[in-house]
Amino acid sequence: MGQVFSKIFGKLWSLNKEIRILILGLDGAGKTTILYRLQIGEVIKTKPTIGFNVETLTYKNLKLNVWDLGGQTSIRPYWRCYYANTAAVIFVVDSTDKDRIETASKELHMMLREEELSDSALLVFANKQDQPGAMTAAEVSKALNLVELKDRSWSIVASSAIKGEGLSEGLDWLIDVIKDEQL
Ligand SMILES: Nc1nc2c(ncn2[C@@H]2O[C@H](COP(=O)(O)OP(=O)(O)OP(=O)(O)O)[C@@H](O)[C@H]2O)c(=O)[nH]1
Ligand SMILES: [Mg+2]
Repeated sequence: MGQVFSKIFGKLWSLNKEIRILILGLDGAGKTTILYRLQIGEVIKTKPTIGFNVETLTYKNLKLNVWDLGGQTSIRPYWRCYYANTAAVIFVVDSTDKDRIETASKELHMMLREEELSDSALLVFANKQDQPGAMTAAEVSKALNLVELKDRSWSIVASSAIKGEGLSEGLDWLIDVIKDEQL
């Protein structure tokens, strides 16, 4: 009986727990567009993020604290100030930006080497799939060397923040992983 109660209370506690998610990626990848598309279901007109945006989303009964950090070169060194207690990272790639995919890969792997993110799940959005010539998710995955990732739950999903495609598919995967691993 006691065990049943502790299970129920454990479940209720976990539903109240705030889950911290970071959205990272190079400038112009579509991070802010994705954050607000998820929150209000609309495409907003964005400006480059200097600093961060943070919003609370309720998704599948979980309260998500989602931090969208600016991706410009000069701002990236500050990403690490936000790593503590992060359940998951959503890394957004502009799939049309072949010139900077290597930079994106370097930033991703540098970030994942941080101790504070060792237990965080990783969801990559291969974004801007509505654009002609966009790399496929498989091509982005190869360029980012995702197969190299060990001891981490990760997934890559093709998305278009403008069309609203792929976002809920990605988030569904992420929530399932977080529920399994963290709650
Ligand atoms: N075609 C297309 N454009 C997109 C998509 N997602 C975002 N954009 C556009 O890309 C530009 C940059 O988007 P933001 O969301 O501001 O990019 P960001 O990653 O937040 O950039 P920083 O704040 O500078 O780090 C905007 O003009 C968006 O409308 C997409 O899926 N397809
Ligand atoms: Mg932004």
